[in-house]
Amino acid sequence: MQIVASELHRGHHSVELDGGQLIESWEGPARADLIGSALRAAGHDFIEAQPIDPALLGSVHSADYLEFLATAWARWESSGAKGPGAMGFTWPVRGSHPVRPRDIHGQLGFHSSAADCAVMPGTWTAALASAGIAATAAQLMTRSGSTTYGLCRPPGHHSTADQFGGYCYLNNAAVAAQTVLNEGASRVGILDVDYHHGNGTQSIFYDRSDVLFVSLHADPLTSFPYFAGNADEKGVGRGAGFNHNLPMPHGTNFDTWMDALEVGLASVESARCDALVISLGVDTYEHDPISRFTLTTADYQPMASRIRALGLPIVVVQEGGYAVEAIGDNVVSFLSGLSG
Ligand code: SP5
Ligand code: ZN
Repeated sequence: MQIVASELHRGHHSVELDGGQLIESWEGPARADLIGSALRAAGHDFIEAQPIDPALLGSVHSADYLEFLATAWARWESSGAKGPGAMGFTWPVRGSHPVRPRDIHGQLGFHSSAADCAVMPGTWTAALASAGIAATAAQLMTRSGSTTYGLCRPPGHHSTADQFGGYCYLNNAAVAAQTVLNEGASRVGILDVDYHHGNGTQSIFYDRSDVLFVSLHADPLTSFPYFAGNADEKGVGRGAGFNHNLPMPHGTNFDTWMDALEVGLASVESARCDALVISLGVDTYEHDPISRFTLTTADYQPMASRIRALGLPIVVVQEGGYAVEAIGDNVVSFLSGLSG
């Protein structure tokens, strides 16, 4: 399989507010390095990502947000702030009518949804490269007709049109889906199998019928991102009926997970999608340090085989997965199921 990757992720390792302490994030460079070496060992072919087209990025994210992300670290430093990463400390509350603030500290709250990540010196370069990986992989898939994998880092599915959070800054899955549409598809499905609900991706396409969003994830009543991912979120306007959430409780095993997959794949089939983007998180793994499902390394292969049986062209983008000792094997297992 063609793997699209970049070295530029290494300049980004965020801090994270975890249990009230600022720690080095669970989402670190070792993740992509270990996936990369496992894929090389498994004999996959690597291709360098192309730089992302600014117009493509501007069709997924707001201009204000992109300008903010590009300049946030420099503005944070020159504000005299001493923290290791640029983070917000106050957020718009229910019932408010937020006007975008002018200074960096206000904008950090306005443009973020969570304090589990920050803007670091290398974040913009890494996030741009990650989005470029997704676009390159999607273009390669549409032009070759065969499955491709984007080794995206940082991940993207929690990023909305104008907010970072959940270790995500630019929405790589949305970039991939929009690329496939731009290449001529009428409708694209996004199947999000990460442990966490893809609230950013849902939000970007919530009122659109050209992208179907289907997500299997931990119930937001008990898991991050908490404020989206319930089963009654079905889309609005033209997007009504094109959003499908399948929340599951802590402790969910592979059998239960596969039952939910059947329901999700039925939505993909009835929407008559021309292609599929998979947001691949392997944080459903039994030993993931921040998650509570019980899937094994071996389970990722039949999971992918079942998705492959849809017969759709597929582009995979990497999302979460924090059990670094197994992350390479888990991704290799999934991709072996996609290859047949
Ligand atoms: C892309 C992705 O998988 N993002 C997930 C972001 C989750 N961030 C908040 C996690 C909070 C987990 N707290 C568990 C603490 C264990 N010590
Ligand atoms: Zn996740």
